[in-house]
Order: sequence, then structure tokens, then C-alpha cells
Amino acid sequence: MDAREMKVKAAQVALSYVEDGMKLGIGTGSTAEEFVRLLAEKVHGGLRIEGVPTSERTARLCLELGVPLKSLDEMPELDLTIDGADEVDPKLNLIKGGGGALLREKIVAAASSRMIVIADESKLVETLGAFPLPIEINPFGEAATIIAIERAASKLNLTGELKLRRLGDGVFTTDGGHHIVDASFGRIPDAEALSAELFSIPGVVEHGLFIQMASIAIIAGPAGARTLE
Ligand code: ABF
Repeated sequence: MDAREMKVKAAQVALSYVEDGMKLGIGTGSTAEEFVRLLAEKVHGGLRIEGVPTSERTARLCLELGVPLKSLDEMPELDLTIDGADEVDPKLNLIKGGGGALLREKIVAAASSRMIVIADESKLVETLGAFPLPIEINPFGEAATIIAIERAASKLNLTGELKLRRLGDGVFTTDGGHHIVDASFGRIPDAEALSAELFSIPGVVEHGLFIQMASIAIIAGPAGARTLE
């Protein structure tokens, strides 16, 4: 199985959790997009679901493929969110935000009774942090916010490069109009403590640590998919 086939496999298993009439949160990224493609086939076969997309990119794909969408304001309570991740640890804590959609992803997941994360096995880690942690910040005063993030992290003995994410010649801007700092702290032994430190900084809008939000992870490898709960 190549990388794409593993993503499709994880998405197929996730689809078996989707029931007729469900209100779904629909994730972002290449793995979530495989899920959207499979979901669209089921919808054309008669499955009735309504989805809330976690990004403009996902919304465009759903519209293109005929997956019915509503806004989170129209449908504020969801049954299930299915989304990808950049890292998954054995307790199902996640790093997300490599795709830049972490704020909407977290709002949608928090509005859902359950979250299932789908990933290939390269995303499974013992301890979060090899993947740089995306931190979404307000563009106002971002230099001050970056200094505050450095100071907050150093209280937990976390140091490393903080890079403002760029896109082409400009700064990457999220669907919410914010910027992202990618923080290469390395191993994050206490994700809860880092989360609390980051939220104490006014310019921090959200961060990519998803702590105890996923209830199931479907991890696909060359031999097939396994489910972690
Ligand atoms: C979203 O897409 C993210 O939160 C994560 O950053 C990324 C994973 O993308 P992929 O499935 O393409 O690896 O789920």
C-alpha cells in the first residue's frame, strides 16, 4: 500500500461509523479529502447526512462532489467529526494545524459528540512534538505575541525556532484572517501545561494541541487499518 492507499483505507473504516441522518463535522487535509470522496459516493447512493466543513477548502470539495453542507450556526450540535492529524499519541492527543485549519477544526470537533481521527501510521508518535506545533495568532502585535510564546514555553523548558508561516511571497493567512507560528519545540512531555501557558497569551487565538478530543483513531499501515480507542 502506498501513502495514498493508506489514507483511503483509514477513510473507508471511518465511513463505517457514519449512519443515516447524522450531522457530521468534515475535516481538512489530504486524508480528510479521501473521506469526503468516499462520503460523496455514499450520498449519491442514498445516504442522508449533513456536513459542516472545517475549512473553505473542504467546503469547496464538498460542494463540487455534492455533499450537503450547513454552517455550524445552522447546525450547532454535531454527531461526529472525522478529521486528519499531523501527529497522534497513544492517548489520542493530537497535533493538528499543518494544513492551517486548526481553529475551525477545533471549534467543529468541540461541537461534536465524537471525533474520529484518520491517519496513516507515519503520524503515530510516542510523544507529541516532532511536528512543529502550529499556533494561530492575531496579526496585531504579532512580534510581541511571538516573544510571549517564547517566554511561556521556556517556563516549561521548551525552546526552539518559532517561524511565522509564509505562503509564496506573503504571510499565510487562515480562513479566520489570522497568522500561524510553527513552533519547533521538539518533545512536548506535558501538552496540558503548554496549552494553558499558550492560552494565557492574549494574542494567541488557538493552538494545534487537541487534548482528549478524539475518541477513536483509525491508523492505516501497509497491512491494513487498526483502531485505537
Ligand atoms: C488537517 O490536515 C490538519 O489538522 C492536519 O494539519 C492536516 C493533516 O493533513 P494530511 O491528512 O494531508 O496529512 O487534518
